[in-house]
Amino acid sequence: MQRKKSWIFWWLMSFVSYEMLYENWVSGQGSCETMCNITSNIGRNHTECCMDYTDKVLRTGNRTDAMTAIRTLESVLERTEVNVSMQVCVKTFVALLHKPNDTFGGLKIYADDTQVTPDVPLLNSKVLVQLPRELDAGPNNKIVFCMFKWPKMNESIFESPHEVYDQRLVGLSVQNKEISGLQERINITMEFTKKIDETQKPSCHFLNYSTCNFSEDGCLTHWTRGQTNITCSCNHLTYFGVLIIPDPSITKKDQEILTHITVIGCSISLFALVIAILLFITNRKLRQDVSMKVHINLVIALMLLNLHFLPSQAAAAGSSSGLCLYMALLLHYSLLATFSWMALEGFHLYLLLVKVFNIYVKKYLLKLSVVGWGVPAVIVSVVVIIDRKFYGQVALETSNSTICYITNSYVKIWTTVVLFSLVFLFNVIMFGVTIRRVLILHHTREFGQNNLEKTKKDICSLAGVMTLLGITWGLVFFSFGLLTTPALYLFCILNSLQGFFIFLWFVMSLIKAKTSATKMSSETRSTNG
Ligand SMILES: *[C@@H]1O[C@H](CO)[C@@H](O)[C@H](O)[C@H]1NC(C)=O
Ligand SMILES: *[C@@H]1O[C@H](CO)[C@@H](O)[C@H](O)[C@H]1NC(C)=O
Ligand SMILES: *[C@@H]1O[C@H](CO)[C@@H](O)[C@H](O)[C@H]1NC(C)=O
Ligand SMILES: *[C@@H]1O[C@H](CO)[C@@H](O)[C@H](O)[C@H]1NC(C)=O
Ligand SMILES: *[C@@H]1O[C@H](CO)[C@@H](O)[C@H](O)[C@H]1NC(C)=O
Ligand SMILES: *[C@@H]1O[C@H](CO)[C@@H](O)[C@H](O)[C@H]1NC(C)=O
Ligand SMILES: *[C@@H]1O[C@H](CO)[C@@H](O)[C@H](O)[C@H]1NC(C)=O
Ligand SMILES: *[C@@H]1O[C@H](CO)[C@@H](O)[C@H](O)[C@H]1NC(C)=O
Ligand SMILES: *[C@@H]1O[C@H](CO)[C@@H](O)[C@H](O)[C@H]1NC(C)=O
Ligand SMILES: *[C@@H]1O[C@H](CO)[C@@H](O)[C@H](O)[C@H]1NC(C)=O
Ligand SMILES: CC(=O)N[C@H]1CO[C@H](CO)[C@@H](O)[C@@H]1O
Repeated sequence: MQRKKSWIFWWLMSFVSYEMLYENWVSGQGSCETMCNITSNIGRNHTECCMDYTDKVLRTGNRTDAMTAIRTLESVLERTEVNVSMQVCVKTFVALLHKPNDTFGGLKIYADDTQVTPDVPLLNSKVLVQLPRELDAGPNNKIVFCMFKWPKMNESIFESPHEVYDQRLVGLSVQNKEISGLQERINITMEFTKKIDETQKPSCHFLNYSTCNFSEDGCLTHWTRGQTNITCSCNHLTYFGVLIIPDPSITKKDQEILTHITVIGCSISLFALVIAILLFITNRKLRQDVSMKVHINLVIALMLLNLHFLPSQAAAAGSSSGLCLYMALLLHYSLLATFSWMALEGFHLYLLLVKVFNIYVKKYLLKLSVVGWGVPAVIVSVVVIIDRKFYGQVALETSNSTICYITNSYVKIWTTVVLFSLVFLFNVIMFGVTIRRVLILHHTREFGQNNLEKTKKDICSLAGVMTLLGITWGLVFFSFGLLTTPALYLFCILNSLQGFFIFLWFVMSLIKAKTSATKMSSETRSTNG
């Protein structure tokens, strides 16, 4: 018993002391200088301790702490004792301290994630820094190179509105010298392998210590699309990073056109969907068809989607947060309902093919409706119960506007992208089954009369099935990340017109039903007569 108590006490103590240390480390009160017991003479161990501390701050601190830690680390590196050249690597930090001899003729620094060398190329260097002769550094001016990556989960620690490539910063400084306004620029060449779409481009920025912001002033970016490295040419020394910013030359015009296409397409879609619903209500034949009943649910879901997507920007611009919450919630719900009904279309198609037009499932439509409308409602309710703030204003990344939608990226990914991927996979399989079926039918009636006519009809049907199953939405996957402009247009047009296509499908089925009915009656008449 006694033993157990002391064990718990020990555990508590270690926990508390760890917490206290941790608090101290992160609160910024203890800078690395006090935490690592640095006085004046700084050896390698102090520097390593300071790097370790800065690494912790980048993991757990806020922007102010991070900026302070980085500046302190820079000054510690400048004061670290070194004879000629020294490399210090701790965790994600890679630093080089270099004392030039009398005649400074420029310097090249090669680095990757674990090592750094002056003048000697590394096998696979990720970063190459070229310092000009103009720095004029001597034995009293230590050149400091420091590169680090911070963890992905704290991607936005510098509160930059744009993504910093690779969460990587490269710092340069010269002890006892303030370097700015260089005639010959310093060049920092980095490996750049990220695939970015045409609406974005990389841009070299530096961290301005006095504003704690990233800024472009004095830096030139040398990069062309498809190139696997990027060179930043700057006329002063600090920490540099590559930011992924929107490319205004592409975005502005194309975004405008895309917005117009979407608005026009959605409006046409909405109109066609309303007509389709009217057709369904007024036509008894349509209402009796089970497949049509399934389609009409998809039509309603799509109509809701268009209805809430069209005014979403206007709602976001308005001041009412209640309205925005409603719009976001309904937009999410109708999107999910569209997905679920697309999946049910696939399922229905499967039943049709397997059971060949005879579906004997008790209360078939009721069951489908419970899934089709209920599952999205459950998902949306769970999200809104967990946190209402998951819905609200969201800035559109590529264009200069906000809409009312899901604000949390995890919620967005799991409840839309992942769900859609599942639906898409399911429907692609169903589509494959359909094609197989059509091919088999085709084969068996190969000696039939009007092959060309039949093929044409089959292609039309397949295209119709494709829109019903929402396969066109999958374009987004084919052009993932690298959404080339033509694909973006095609995606925009096809999807905004999905409602219209479904309307056409409705009309065609109606015509088909009518002609077969007249044929049948004339046939019966001719046999009777
Ligand atoms: C950052 O965190 C420290 C404590 O860790 C706090 O004192 C400081 O006010 C915070 N700064 C900002 C801008 O939140
Ligand atoms: C700091 O170092 C000095 C000597 O190097 C030592 O006497 C002192 O106890 C150290 N302080 C802490 C807090 O470790
Ligand atoms: C640096 O730390 C190592 C262990 O981490 C130790 O063996 C070495 O004596 C330390 N050197 C100095 C100068 O404190
Ligand atoms: C620098 O050189 C001196 C004398 O050659 C040597 O004692 C010392 O350890 C060296 N320091 C480092 C950091 O290499
Ligand atoms: C200065 O360094 C260069 C190479 O870095 C070397 O070739 C040269 O001999 C050095 N000069 C002196 C005076 O040490
Ligand atoms: C950096 O590149 C520019 C051309 O882009 C060149 O003029 C300059 O000399 C280079 N600087 C160094 C230090 O090589
Ligand atoms: C950093 O920002 C301040 C304030 O905007 C500005 O005066 C200063 O020149 C900037 N620093 C650099 C290196 O551009
Ligand atoms: C720094 O950036 C933030 C947002 O990124 C902005 O609100 C602030 O005005 C900027 N500060 C300066 C001095 O530019
Ligand atoms: C950067 O890429 C270009 C072309 O892709 C190549 O010519 C150049 O040598 C590369 N530069 C470095 C430093 O790797
Ligand atoms: C973004 O929109 C706001 C207001 O709608 C406008 O003031 C600003 O100039 C726009 N920015 C760009 C880059 O188009
Ligand atoms: C600025 C920032 O996002 N800091 C976060 C870094 O990660 C830790 C742990 O996940 C969070 O507690 C911080 O808030």
